[in-house]
Amino acid sequence: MATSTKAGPLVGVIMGSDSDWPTLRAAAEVLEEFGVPYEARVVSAHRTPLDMARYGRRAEARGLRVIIAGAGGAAHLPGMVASHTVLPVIGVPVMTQALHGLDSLLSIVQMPAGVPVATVAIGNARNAGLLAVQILAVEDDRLRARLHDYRARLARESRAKNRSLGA
Ligand code: RP5
Repeated sequence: MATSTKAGPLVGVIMGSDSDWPTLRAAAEVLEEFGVPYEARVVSAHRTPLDMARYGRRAEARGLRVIIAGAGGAAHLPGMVASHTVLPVIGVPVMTQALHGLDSLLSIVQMPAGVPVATVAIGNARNAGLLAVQILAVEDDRLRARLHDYRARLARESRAKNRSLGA
């Protein structure tokens, strides 16, 4: 787990436990692909609630622009961080053994009106990274151009699968 760059981080990738990192790493990898500076931290809603509140409250002033928050089970981290900041928070439900991540998903997605969390599919931290890039790209032409290239590559790869089927 690391901080990606010399420039200050624009995206905070936080998780309830280091056991979430194998999932959240996919978000960090996307941010690296797109050259977006980020930081990765363990910030637990239950084990270090005061640290979590401080992280959320200071995020904007520290220059962060998006927070990706992943947790599993009683996954309160994304929603609780969202309650401490007006930055967009993207929640990643981490797959669990007992309930296969349905517990994480429901804990993250069912936010009360007024405090949204943009929730991706169970375990899909790659989409969280991409959504963070898309949010930043609203005000960044270079990033938007990279996203167009990325989507064009996805389309090419998808069409190539037809060729391998003999279509
Ligand atoms: C949650 O509890 C974490 O987000 C993690 O998904 C889960 C288990 O944490 P560990 O017991 O592996 O530290 O708070």
